[in-house]
Amino acid sequence: MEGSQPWGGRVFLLLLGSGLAVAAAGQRPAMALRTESAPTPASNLVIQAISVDSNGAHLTIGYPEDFTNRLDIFACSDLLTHNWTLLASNLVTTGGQCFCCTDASATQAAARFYKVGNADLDSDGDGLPDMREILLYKTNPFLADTDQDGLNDGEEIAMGTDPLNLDSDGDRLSDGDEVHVYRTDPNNPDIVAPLVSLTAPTGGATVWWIP
Ligand SMILES: [Ca+2]
Ligand SMILES: [Ca+2]
Ligand SMILES: [Ca+2]
Ligand SMILES: [Ca+2]
Repeated sequence: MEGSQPWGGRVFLLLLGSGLAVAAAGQRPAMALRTESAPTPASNLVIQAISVDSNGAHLTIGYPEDFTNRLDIFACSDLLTHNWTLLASNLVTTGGQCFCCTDASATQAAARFYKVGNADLDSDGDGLPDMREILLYKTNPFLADTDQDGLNDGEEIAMGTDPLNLDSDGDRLSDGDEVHVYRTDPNNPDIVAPLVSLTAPTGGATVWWIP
């Protein structure tokens, strides 16, 4: 697969173990490092090497000498579910041209996939790095408020609402209206405005109004 990644990261695939023909033939479990795109000047974060031992997989991450942003490393065991997790976050890149990151949960018996993202690249300014939007939250990295409910994606992740559902608790009030207009909990459909009813006094009672 060729082509640059607009969100400032690149895709790296590490295949370990029985999924490959070598392992199926009863030989030593196989390992292969593959990338989805060739290095480009705009996105040249590279997994330079991978080694595997009893402590897990060790990834050597390379980047340009003048690169100063932080990096996120993502891992996935099943590309069909596209269920990525954040293996390491906000890794500092200053002071060298590569560093090592260990995935303790990797084994030679199963496939493992990795991606590297620029943790300081937030194209839409919603507080979420582009690659986290794509892999973790499935939100639009170029649109601050993906579901258009009045709360941006970063705000929704912080308060626990669904950034892909404009009414997270299903009470027919949008998340944005609950927070900014009604001051209700967008995660709780039971919180409604109190109902106040007035009835005419009986038995000569007097009604006093307290402003
Ligand atoms: Ca963002
Ligand atoms: Ca967004
Ligand atoms: Ca929203
Ligand atoms: Ca609601």
